[in-house]
Amino acid sequence: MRIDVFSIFPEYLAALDLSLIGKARQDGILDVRVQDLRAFTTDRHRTVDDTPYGGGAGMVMKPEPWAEALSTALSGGTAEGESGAGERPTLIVPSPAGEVFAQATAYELAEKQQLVFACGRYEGIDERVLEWAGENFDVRPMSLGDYVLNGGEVAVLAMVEAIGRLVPGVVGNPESLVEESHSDGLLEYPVYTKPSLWRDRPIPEVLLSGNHAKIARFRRDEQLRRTAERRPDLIAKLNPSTLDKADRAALEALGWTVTAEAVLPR
Ligand code: 6GU
Repeated sequence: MRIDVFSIFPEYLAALDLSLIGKARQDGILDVRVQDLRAFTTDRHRTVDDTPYGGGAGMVMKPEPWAEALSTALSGGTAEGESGAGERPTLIVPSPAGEVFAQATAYELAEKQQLVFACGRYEGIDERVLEWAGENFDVRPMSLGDYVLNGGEVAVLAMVEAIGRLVPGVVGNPESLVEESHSDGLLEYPVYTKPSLWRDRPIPEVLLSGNHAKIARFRRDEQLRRTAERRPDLIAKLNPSTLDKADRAALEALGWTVTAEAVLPR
């Protein structure tokens, strides 16, 4: 997968040299290209922003450097060939005004040949850049959630990690991707390691039983309990057809009603 990132603070993206993503780059699985947006300016001051038409606080990113930068992402080849073998690259524009990025988004984007990230700063990028880019890219304004960051860089680090780890070969043991939070719409169960008794705190006894069916049931009940406690919005989104008899009993005990159509608070 090819990933292009444009930012006026390319140093922010240095973390992509580290850990799993850095290893995947070394191994040639991820082709990550970070570029300084100011390299695409033509004036002496390397200007990337200007005042907003219509007035108001802050500055807006000028369209010209963005057009030059994004045009370079349309050439240079991908693993699939020089022209990217036909698939339009996806242009992700981090913004608190975007669609919320979720695990399902990460799975969807992990299938793409090329992702391009346009990091905005200030009040954002001139809207015409997004319209113009729509001629050559699938444009996706994306938010991490309902809070405001100063720019897109931190959001890009989060999204590239969430997407990159789903690309085949990036995570050594793909089994570890199966049982994790959000993969089945529930939060992960709690985990424990040695010693079995630590500062007067034992681990749940069932984990020492060797009874794998009982352990699986315990973990599933813990997932349901935690999710009901911390993220009731996720419980309300569960599809009843994915719930077995024991799941239904656990949810009833947690104050939910499971009908054929939905899971509802009682
Ligand atoms: Cl993707 N960008 C910015 N600037 N702020 C955010 C965000 C993104 N997601 C949440 N807040």
